Amino acid sequence: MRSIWTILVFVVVGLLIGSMTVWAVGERAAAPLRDAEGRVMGMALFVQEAQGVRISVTVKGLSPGEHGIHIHAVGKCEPPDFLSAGPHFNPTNKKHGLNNPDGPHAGDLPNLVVGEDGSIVYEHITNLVTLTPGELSLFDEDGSSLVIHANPDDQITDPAGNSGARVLCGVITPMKGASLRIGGVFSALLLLAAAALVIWLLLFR
Ligand SMILES: [Cu+2]
Ligand SMILES: [Zn+2]
Repeated sequence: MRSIWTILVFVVVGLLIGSMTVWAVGERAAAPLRDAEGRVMGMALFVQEAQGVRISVTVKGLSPGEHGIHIHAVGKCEPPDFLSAGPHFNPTNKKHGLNNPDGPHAGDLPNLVVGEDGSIVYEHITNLVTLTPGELSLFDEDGSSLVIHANPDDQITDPAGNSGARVLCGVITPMKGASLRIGGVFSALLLLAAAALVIWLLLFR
């Protein structure tokens, strides 16, 4: 009889640790970046961390130099002009630009820099948006998208920093979000089950 309980405790603790590991990964999202012809030219990854959302971008085919890059308010990328993505994500009703005293929009980001050989390394953490629910969540009713522009963003001119045409656009889509949330609930339930089991073992045996 005792060995059955020992096995059960091991199984519950094992499941608990397993599900909490999944839980700890947190919220993640991705945006495949498409050009006006609908070809995927790059990928943006979003990870919710303690300090904010880490955004990493890999992309090919952009001209060397600086390009404006923003989170736009609507999760809709209709080629060729991507105007469907709407204005910059701006739930706090600010003006445009990281250098604007009345700014910035929550969706404003530092320019993406493309090297002479076309290579880019772009990583930025912003605490102006979240992947988790709330006022600053990118997953509001109409979603959000990531847009890369033809020209640099001057970071002050309202509403879009004179960054020119929208050349790449990607709808920001949760990655394994559902299963991660289930993981959270699952581990909470397992925690309760384990606590009940321990209490039962202590009190009634
Ligand atoms: Cu933009
Ligand atoms: Zn802006």
